[in-house]
Amino acid sequence: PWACRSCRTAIVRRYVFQRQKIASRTISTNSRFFQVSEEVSQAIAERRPVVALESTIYTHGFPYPDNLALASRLESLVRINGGVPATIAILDGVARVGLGADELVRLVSSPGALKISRRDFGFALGQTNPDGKRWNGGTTISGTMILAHLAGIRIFATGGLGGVHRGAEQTMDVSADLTELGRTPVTVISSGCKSFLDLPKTLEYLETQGVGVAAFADGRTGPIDMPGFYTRESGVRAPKVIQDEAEAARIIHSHLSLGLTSGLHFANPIPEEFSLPLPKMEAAITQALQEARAAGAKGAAETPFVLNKIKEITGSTSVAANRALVEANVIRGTKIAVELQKLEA
Ligand code: PSU
Ligand code: MN
Repeated sequence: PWACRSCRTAIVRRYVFQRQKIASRTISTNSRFFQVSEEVSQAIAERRPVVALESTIYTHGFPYPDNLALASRLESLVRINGGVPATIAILDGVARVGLGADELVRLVSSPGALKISRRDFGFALGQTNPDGKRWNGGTTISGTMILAHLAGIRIFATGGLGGVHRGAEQTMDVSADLTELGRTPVTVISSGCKSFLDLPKTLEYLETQGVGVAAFADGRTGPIDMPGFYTRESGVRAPKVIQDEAEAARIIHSHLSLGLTSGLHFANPIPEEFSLPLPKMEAAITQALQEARAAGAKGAAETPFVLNKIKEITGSTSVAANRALVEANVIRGTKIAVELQKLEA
């Protein structure tokens, strides 16, 4: 179908030009709508390893003041391991990358905070709350990836990825995290999906979206499962396996070198001493899903509802497990960012 060699060259040139234009389209990092903190801007400019952290886990996951303790702890873990943390959220109607200590307190203690994924930004920034004040909001993985990418951050560590929900063939409930991974070149390090989601369908969906998915071997040999959040095994084989952070960085570097615009998901199994017995979790999840259905918790409300129920049913062991795995992921993510920086130097 190509007319001739020179047309073809012209078409390719035009395409490359367009892509460069898009890549270099910069949005101001200090506007009414989007602000990157001084520390994070500087770290990015100096090509230091920056790690994005999400905030739905604070506004819709852990209760106050546990969420504050976790937020501070995660930031220090990034620093201890040689990185710069960038906690991402909406504060007073502004999309923020990097929060000060006082701002972090305000975010995690604000009662009516929104849950922000891609679809929500215009509303969170453009509308006011019932008191006429600007909104605060926790960004989900989807929302956090968008702002991280706008700021120039490539690594993002968190707890659990959203997924294809059980029964999605009826409800079509598929987390916006998955489509975001398909369109935004950020690497998400998490402990995989909780098993209230449909793990095989989630992997299929990520494959369709062009998302590279792998699990860390973490000392194991032979075939490796995708981790199942609270459990190291899930019964679902990981599409790829990664041995260590340096290898993870080589994969990211190669992926980005081709200018691919999709993301990567590297799953890190929960530390062994915190992993919970699978049958106990399955029972809790079945009960949580039944209660969600009875309460009519659907759409964006479903995940927070189910997470909360699981917490109620399993008590403090699951909370301790959740905290331990996020911490492990943040350490792993920071080490990857440090390795990636060496490759880019
Ligand atoms: N899964 C967890 N913990 C979480 C979430 C998911 O085990 O905190 C949060 C994350 O912020 C994720 C969001 O991006 O829920 C997905 O929500 P939904 O399923 O509505 O897309
Ligand atoms: Mn959903």
